[in-house]
Amino acid sequence: MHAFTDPIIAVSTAPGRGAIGIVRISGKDLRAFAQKLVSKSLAPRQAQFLRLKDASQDLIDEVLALYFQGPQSYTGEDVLELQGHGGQQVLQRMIKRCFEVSRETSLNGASTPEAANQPLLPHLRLAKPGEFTQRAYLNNKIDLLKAESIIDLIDASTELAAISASRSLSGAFSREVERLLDQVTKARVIVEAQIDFPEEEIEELRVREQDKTKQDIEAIIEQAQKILAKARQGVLLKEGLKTVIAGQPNVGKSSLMNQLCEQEVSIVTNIAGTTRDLVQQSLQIEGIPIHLIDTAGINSKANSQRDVVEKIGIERAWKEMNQAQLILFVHDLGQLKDKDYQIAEEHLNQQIQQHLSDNALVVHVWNKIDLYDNDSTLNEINDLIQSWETKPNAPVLISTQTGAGLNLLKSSILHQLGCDLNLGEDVYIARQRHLLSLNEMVSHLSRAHEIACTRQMSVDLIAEELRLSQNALSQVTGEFSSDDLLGEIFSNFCIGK
Ligand SMILES: Nc1nc2c(ncn2[C@@H]2O[C@H](COP(=O)(O)OP(=O)(O)O)[C@@H](O)[C@H]2O)c(=O)[nH]1
Ligand SMILES: [Mg+2]
Repeated sequence: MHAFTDPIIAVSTAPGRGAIGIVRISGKDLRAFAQKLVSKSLAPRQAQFLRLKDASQDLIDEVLALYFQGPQSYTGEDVLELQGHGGQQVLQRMIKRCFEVSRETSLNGASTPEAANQPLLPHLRLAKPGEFTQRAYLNNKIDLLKAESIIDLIDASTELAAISASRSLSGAFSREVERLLDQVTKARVIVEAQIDFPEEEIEELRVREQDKTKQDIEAIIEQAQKILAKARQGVLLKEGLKTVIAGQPNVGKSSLMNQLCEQEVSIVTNIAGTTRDLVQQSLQIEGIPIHLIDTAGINSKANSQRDVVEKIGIERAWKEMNQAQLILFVHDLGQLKDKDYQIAEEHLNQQIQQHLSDNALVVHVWNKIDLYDNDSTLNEINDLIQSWETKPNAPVLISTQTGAGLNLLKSSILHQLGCDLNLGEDVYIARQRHLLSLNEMVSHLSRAHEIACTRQMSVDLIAEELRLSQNALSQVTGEFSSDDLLGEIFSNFCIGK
């Protein structure tokens, strides 16, 4: 099989009707094929208007042909783009014609007599998703970070995500990673030089080198942490945040859902148990996509009082909380002084803590502040909240009825997530795999630092940890990447990209 060298073809524009439709072909040598297909030789990088005809010389479409000679092309191979009209039948006829011509033999234009008897483009096949971009990566036109940012740019769901993806595409993320790799390389050179120090090397020199090594590693860790912070925010931008609104019945969960989404997505009534099915809606806060889920109120009353549907609703609520990254735990200020309510809240709080996934965050939201109207009661509320057994950090007081406190809630969410809005457009879009690699890098560096701090530091061990940290970081740009990883990354692309 010549999977990575076969010429490939695909429609590169989105399916459906459109003014323009593009068929794209990439291959090692397309010159003779292109000439036969369009009956003229195409000058590289010059748009040429022509009539594409089928085998019986009937017109398929009037097209604009663009020929890029490798390596000056998107994929690094020869690329031919045929821009025709955007109807699916027209584009399929263009593809069919390309396959026909690929099987023809080249009578003129072949470089050798043997070539003249060969099909023009043996093994031409339809491209798999992302295969054009995969070629670009395999031919060293782009690194893995840029390849990923191309799909992120196409998929961007908010303006900020698009801006961040284009920053990654322009190489901002790659450059920072390369700089960091450079720093590690320099540190490695110094450390590995010490491995060869003779035993009798004077003590003073050893101490000096040890200090320098420590400082170098500290500087690298600091830099890596900065990149990690931006990458974390980049992951949020790309993937958004799964957020569950939870609480007892009637505390105002559905009202909060509607307020945050600015539309009536959930039914609100004063009847406990109104919400049963999960209600889901995505919104954005300062460009961060939030995938919000309203759930059935958790009712701690005896099972017999619950109807079957409510019970299923509660089970679903727990399932979602299990996978959530953020839980907005809504409390009812109207019932704050009610003893039964307080006991149920404590119980629910403990249950939520048990159901949380590792990195999930709980923001406590106290609703119905409109029921209180002066400062002294507000102080009283704060005292009551603080007397709560499990003291919530940074409780937020809101009213879904008046809208009070909602902006504060939004900024509190971002703040607790560690989002730094000052980073603004400085963020580049990132993925979980980048975070994993960067975290792995930092843990090897920390280990190296630990060793460097011991009195009898082992230069060999430091050298090894630095090597491992460099390997971890190299995975980000794709220098060390398994075929499985590549397959997974590119399969998420659309066909024709
Ligand atoms: N006074 C007041 N009532 C509210 C507020 N938010 C919700 N409610 C009322 O509380 C009841 C339950 O609201 P709902 O959103 O359905 O609560 P859920 O069961 O937690 O989803 C309804 O009667 C709402 O009108 C608020 O901020 N202030
Ligand atoms: Mg509800």
